[in-house]
Amino acid sequence: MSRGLTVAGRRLELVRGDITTQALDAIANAANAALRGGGGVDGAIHTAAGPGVLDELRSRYPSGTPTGTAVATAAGRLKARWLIHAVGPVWTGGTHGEEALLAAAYRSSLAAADRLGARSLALPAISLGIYRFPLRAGARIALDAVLHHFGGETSLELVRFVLYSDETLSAFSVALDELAPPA
Ligand code: AR6
Repeated sequence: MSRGLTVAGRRLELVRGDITTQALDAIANAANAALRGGGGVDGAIHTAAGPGVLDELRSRYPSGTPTGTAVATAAGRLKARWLIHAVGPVWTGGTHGEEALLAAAYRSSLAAADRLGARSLALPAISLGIYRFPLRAGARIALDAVLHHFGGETSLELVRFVLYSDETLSAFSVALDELAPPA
């Protein structure tokens, strides 16, 4: 199952898969604020990309990066030019600005892709795993950020959400139907 939508000549896609196999200009990672690797998609990306990515993060971002922001590195052995390490919030009940921070993490990723001149970007479901952000709300925030970004100036022609489970893909698909009902 996969889904897509074209907005102002730009393509938004939802697919199920492993983001480390994507051959797009940039791949985003769901990192932590220390930028020192971890589990989930972060662990998979570092394992597939090789140790050079962690070396670059250590030397260029010794203090990490705050929640809601993103930084870029080379992509090591991945079939992409750049990695964009985005830091989403840990869900702690919804009263600590989690929704705004998740939107900011996506906005920062999209802005970083534009600064690099990327034409295509793969995004994971930031915060929807170990950080326990609620699935439906998180999917809606993710899609809303991309659709909003497509309404402005951007180098991006394709943004592909690469979702690891049927449940996550289905939540994104429902959210896309709500935000942009099929014709
Ligand atoms: N490809 C695509 N999506 C994946 C992959 C993959 N290879 N592996 C997991 N996912 P998570 P978070 C999905 O936990 O919630 C790390 O330790 C996963 O099923 O990776 O933002 C970091 O270092 C889920 O839908 O990220 C941080 O400490 C989504 O990716 C913390 O976890 C995000 O789940 C970040 O937690």
